Amino acid sequence: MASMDLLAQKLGSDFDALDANGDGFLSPEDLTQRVEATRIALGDMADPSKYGALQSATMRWWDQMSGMSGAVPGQRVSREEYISAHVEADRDVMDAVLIEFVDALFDYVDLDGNQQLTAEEFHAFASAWGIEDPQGAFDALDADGSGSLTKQEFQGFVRDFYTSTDPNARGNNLMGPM
Ligand SMILES: [Ca+2]
Ligand SMILES: [Ca+2]
Repeated sequence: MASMDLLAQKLGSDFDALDANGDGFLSPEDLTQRVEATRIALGDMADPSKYGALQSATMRWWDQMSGMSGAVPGQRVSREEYISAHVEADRDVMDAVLIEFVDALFDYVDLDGNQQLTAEEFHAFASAWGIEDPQGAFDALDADGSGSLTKQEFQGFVRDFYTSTDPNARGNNLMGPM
């Protein structure tokens, strides 16, 4: 079914971006590395008091996702398992931890705390999370050309990216223009 192919394609590209050490498996270390890279990308500009929330929300998402993936508990997750974790997931449960995670990420990257990401703030996030064409992704997401993405828009993009089988969903472009 073509629409499931789209979802698998998005999740596969997400997996490849998240697999920081490129060994073909996701492990907590890959995510720790992305979180750490976010801290380094933002440097002194970020609010250090939000870092702990980002770390714990990331690990809660990891625990939930890896628990649903069929991988041995506590073990690394293969590309195939990552895709099936999302496709087979209990949407409500997955949604809750995923949104908690991206909210924490959004809050950390939203340097001026105005609940909107500028292209510059988005770029810092993108460089840390393995997005190859951050400007292309930003332009595709910022369809109204306002120059920023609100927190609510960002949550919608994440839901689109991880669940939508609609080829025209804007959030499909979260990890780079499709
Ligand atoms: Ca890895
Ligand atoms: Ca902002």
